[in-house]
Amino acid sequence: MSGVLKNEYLKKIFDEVMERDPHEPEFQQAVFEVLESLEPVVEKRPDIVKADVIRRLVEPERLIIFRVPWMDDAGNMRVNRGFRVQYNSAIGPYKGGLRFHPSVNASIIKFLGFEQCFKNCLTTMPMGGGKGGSDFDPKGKSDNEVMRFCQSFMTELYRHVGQFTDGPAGDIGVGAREIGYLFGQHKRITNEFNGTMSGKGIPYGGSLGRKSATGYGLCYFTANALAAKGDGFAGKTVVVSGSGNVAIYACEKAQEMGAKVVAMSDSCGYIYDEKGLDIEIIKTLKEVKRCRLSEYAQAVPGSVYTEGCCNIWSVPCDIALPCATQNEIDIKAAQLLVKNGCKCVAEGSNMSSTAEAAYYFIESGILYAPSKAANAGGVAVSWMEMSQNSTRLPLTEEEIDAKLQKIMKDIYENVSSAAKEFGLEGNFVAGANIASFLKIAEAMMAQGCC
Ligand code: NDP
Ligand code: 2IT
Repeated sequence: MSGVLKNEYLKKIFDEVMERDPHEPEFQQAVFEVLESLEPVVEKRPDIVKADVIRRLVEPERLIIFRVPWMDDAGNMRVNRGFRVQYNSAIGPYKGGLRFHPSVNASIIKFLGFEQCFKNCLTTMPMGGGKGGSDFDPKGKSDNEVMRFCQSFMTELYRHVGQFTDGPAGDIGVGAREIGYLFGQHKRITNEFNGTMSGKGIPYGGSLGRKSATGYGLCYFTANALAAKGDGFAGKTVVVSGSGNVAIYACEKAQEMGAKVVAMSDSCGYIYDEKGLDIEIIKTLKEVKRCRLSEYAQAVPGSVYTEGCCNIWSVPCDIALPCATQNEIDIKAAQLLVKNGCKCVAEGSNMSSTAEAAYYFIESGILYAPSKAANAGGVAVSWMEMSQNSTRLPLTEEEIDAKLQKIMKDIYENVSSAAKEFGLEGNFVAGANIASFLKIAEAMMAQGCC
């Protein structure tokens, strides 16, 4: 952790978190960042301190951990661990994705759930925050194995979720295939066809804009922030990390807005082409064939594949869009990006930058858009999907895109004016944390001691 909390009340709360959850570094990192942003707020708002809102907010309302037994294709019994954190329901039912990745543990699920509360609030939709997942790795598994795992996972999860209680969606390792199996099992057990799950396929209630929403929303947020400086994507060189759902549609929209995306990665390495990448080839490799990105270099002469995903940040660019995973930009990568002329970092992945890297970006004065503001487009369109499932009147692609553009513009304006109001102009980390916290705090105070 970089920095020190000056406010005694906040320092005590953070010490309690450290003591209670000593083995949860990602959760501690996410909490510290928010507490630091709230220093000017607690000075101005004794009512919030009196109601002890922050001490309540750093503790999730509920953390569910469960066994997920499933049978592999060879007939062996396998066991994974499932999680759902129902973090905060002050402004609406819990809402947030599911992550299937071997690294998943309580710290990661809690940091994601904590951040989700603030992000969801920024969308202005009435959603609380939640997150879940498993240490199951879908990579290398057959479709039947993934199906059996998802069915077993939902056989336990169904009792905790519901359209008015908690709505899961996708995240790392959970895309259309997994959501389909999870939805199918939920429907079968509950005998209800409803909007509990978002990210569904189009033929069974999915939103026409959900698949592209996070990546497109990231570019809309960034375009608004650049426009305020009299700038834009046109003519810029962009590096996008990852090659999953968020990365693919961030790349597509950045290209549509006139940028040249020269590099993308997966967990093994990155591809580079100074002429710009062909996103249709990447979609086929990743969405259809589910193969490694290294195959791009075989398919496209002139492109180069380099082993090791972290080195992608050595590629010079004007704009960096990290869209892979948490803490993918460390201080060395941050320094290298800025040294090579990068003027804007906008986070598609949750908590893309380490605390040190985030401080460095803010101090360097570059445009730094933190994930909870910049990647909120995905969950915003998830809510539109739930909404169209309730009204039974699907929105058109054009309607969704127009709403998404407005939401991302409003988030930008809200975050930037909150930062200004608290004397931190241009600091979107503080702006995002303060703007969302104040609304959640009002709701928590109004609802009394709960
Ligand atoms: P996907 O599973 O579709 O893609 C993840 C991508 O990141 C893959 O290219 C993967 O490579 C790479 N990756 C995963 N883990 C690592 C790692 N430890 N090191 C390097 N690369 C890694 O996930 P999404 O695109 O859905 O999610 C990406 C990020 O965006 C996550 O941080 C997620 O929380 C966040 N996010 C997602 C939203 C959504 O709507 N899906 C909404 C908001 C945020 P490989 O295939 O080799 O594993
Ligand atoms: O981090 C996120 O915002 C997501 N993974 C999407 C959550 C959602 O409910 O759509």
